[in-house]
Amino acid sequence: MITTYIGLGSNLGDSRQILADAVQKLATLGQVRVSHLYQSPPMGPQDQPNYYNAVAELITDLAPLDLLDRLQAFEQEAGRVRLRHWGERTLDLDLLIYGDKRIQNERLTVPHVGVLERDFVLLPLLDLNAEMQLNGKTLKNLDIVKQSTLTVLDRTNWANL
Ligand code: A4P
Ligand code: MG
Repeated sequence: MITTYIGLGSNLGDSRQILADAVQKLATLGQVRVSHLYQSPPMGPQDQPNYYNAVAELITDLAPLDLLDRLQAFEQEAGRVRLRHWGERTLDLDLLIYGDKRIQNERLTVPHVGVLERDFVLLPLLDLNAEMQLNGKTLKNLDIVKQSTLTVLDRTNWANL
């Protein structure tokens, strides 16, 4: 069994429901815990709605590319549209961390690029594991974490796990 972390994002449609449904689907792949639910201003084009963001911890025996296949199927089932790079989308599921593995191939880069630069990923990761380290860095000590102004929308039970 491998401990993985999946980033969830949505800023089109009923984002809260879309993320809650996605967590339920992740729970069919293994044992799941979820972070608080956050709202964050858009990274990238500013003329798009705020995002709902969260992270799920998934303990699974799926291999990385099999897990990616499942994540992409869940994105499609959520009626995913993706209009432009870093633009609005109904559901984005990113494989952030897969145990302590480093993966680099044409379909997957793990850890996901940008984990250390995105407060909407770092804060939810810290909800799940307050002492988490990545690339030799202790996440809770990063400036971006200390300076973050993310809004917590819901702390518990938002995904009905
Ligand atoms: N891919 C490679 N590595 C991974 C991985 N670790 N996990 C490949 C998931 N997919 C991975 O994905 C394109 C390809 O990336 C996939 O086919 C897969 O093989 P995509 O989701 O279509 O696009 P992308 O590369 O994720 O680019 P995208 O979606 O434009 O950028 P990001 O980095 O996902 O950012 N602002 C806020 N506040 N909150 C957000 O969640 N998200 C984005 C999207 C922009 N701004 C945001 C947020
Ligand atoms: Mg993505």
